[in-house]
Formats: sequence, C-alpha cells, structure tokens
Amino acid sequence: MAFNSRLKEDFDRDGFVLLKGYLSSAEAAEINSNIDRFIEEVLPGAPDTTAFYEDIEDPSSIKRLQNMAELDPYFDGLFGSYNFTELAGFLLADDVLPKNPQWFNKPARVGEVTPPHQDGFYFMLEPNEALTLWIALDDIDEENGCMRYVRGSHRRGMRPHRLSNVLGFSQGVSDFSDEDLAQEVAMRASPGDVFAHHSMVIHRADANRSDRRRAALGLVYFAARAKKDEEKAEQYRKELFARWEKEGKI
Ligand SMILES: O=C(O)CCC(=O)C(=O)O
Repeated sequence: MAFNSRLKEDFDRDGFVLLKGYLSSAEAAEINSNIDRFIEEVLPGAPDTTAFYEDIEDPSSIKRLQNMAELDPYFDGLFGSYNFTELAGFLLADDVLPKNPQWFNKPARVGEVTPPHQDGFYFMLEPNEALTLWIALDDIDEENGCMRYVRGSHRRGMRPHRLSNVLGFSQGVSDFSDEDLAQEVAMRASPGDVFAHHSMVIHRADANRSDRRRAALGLVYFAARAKKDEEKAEQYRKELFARWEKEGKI
C-alpha cells in the first residue's frame, strides 16, 4: 500500500500523526468485541501480570491488558492486518518488528491519569526508533482523557524520568514544564482513528471522570535498526513487578 509522503513529513516534524478514519467503525467494533472475548475467555487462565486494575477489588476496572499477542491468535494476527506493518515501516523508514499489543483503558469515572512520558524510556533502544499505532476504540475527547502530545518533543532528546505513582506507567518526565504545555496538542478521536506516535515524543492524558469509557489498543513496532539491551530491560521489568507486588498493586 502506498502512503502519502505528507504523512511522513508530519510524523517527522511533530512526532505524531492522526490517521482519521483509518479503520471503519465496524472494524473498531470488531476489535472491541475481541477485547470483550479476551477478558471473558482468555484472561481467567492468563498470568496475573496480564491485567492491571484501577481497583484490584473491582474486576470491571481493568486499565491495561498486555501480552495479548502471546495469549490470543487474534491479537497476534492484528499486527499484520490492515497494512499496519507497512504503515509503521513507512513512518520509521525501515523494516519493523511488532511488539506487545496493549489495551489502554480509562474506565468511566475512575480512569487515572497517564503521566507525561516518552515510551523510549521504557523501550531502551539504540537508536531510539520505534512507534506506537494507537487505535481509538471510543469517542475520545478532553472529558474522558484524550491523548496529548508535545509537538516536536521527539527531536529534543530523552528527558529525565522519575518514578510515578500511577500503576502501569512507572515513570514520568520529572521536569515537565509550562513550555511543554504550550507545545501540547489535545487530540480528539473517534472509533477507528489511528495515531502513530514516535517513541521519543512526550505524551500524557488526563484522568477520566466522565460517565464514558475511554479505550484504545496500542500496537508497538521497533525499527530493525534499533537494538535493545535485553538483559538490562528484563532486570528493570523484574524490579518494577517486584515493587508493585510488594505494594499490593498487582
Ligand atoms: O492510552 C494512554 O493513556 C497512554 C498510552 C501510551 O502511553 C502509549 O500508547 O504509549
């Protein structure tokens, strides 16, 4: 599939791009019904680390599902569907490797903030060349926690991160400033819209205090030229999970 060169220019300049109506609302509904099926049929037999909850006592408060491709062929197949791989390859100008698909949910009323962060801080790549295709699955706006990107921040290097108290987002940019806020754009979306965001772009989202759910599926792709220090990344992941377990968060 041929993509428009304007798309790449926008992505390179801003660090994110919106592909309005990339999927139809029926295709977004199919993803939603597969997430429902995953929760009902796969999650009960899956490792505890598959789901994070806003309130561990409330099974309806899932805020994150991860490792879905390993657990379910539908989500594994999604990476290669809808020309997603071609899109990611076009934007990163490289072959790409699909990674962990994750469901990012902000349940109505209780969905917590997404702290400002750069995904590349977690990815630990050299060079830090990766992106997320963030597929909107609901009508999303300022009230239910839309994505907010700091335009062009991917070109200004890795910012310092410190521990955040938000489960699932262990680290946040520690010197997030008014200058960042001035460059920030709040992005509304409809089901089927897809954002591509670079691993170095700063992004965040507000809490969801509305009566509507705010959900999206994130598909991560690493550029083939980006190399990962697997040992360091695994050690870091283990420490995080041990800490969350100790604090009774998972
Ligand atoms: O959905 C969110 O609030 C955050 C998602 C995110 O940080 C990401 O896709 O990199």
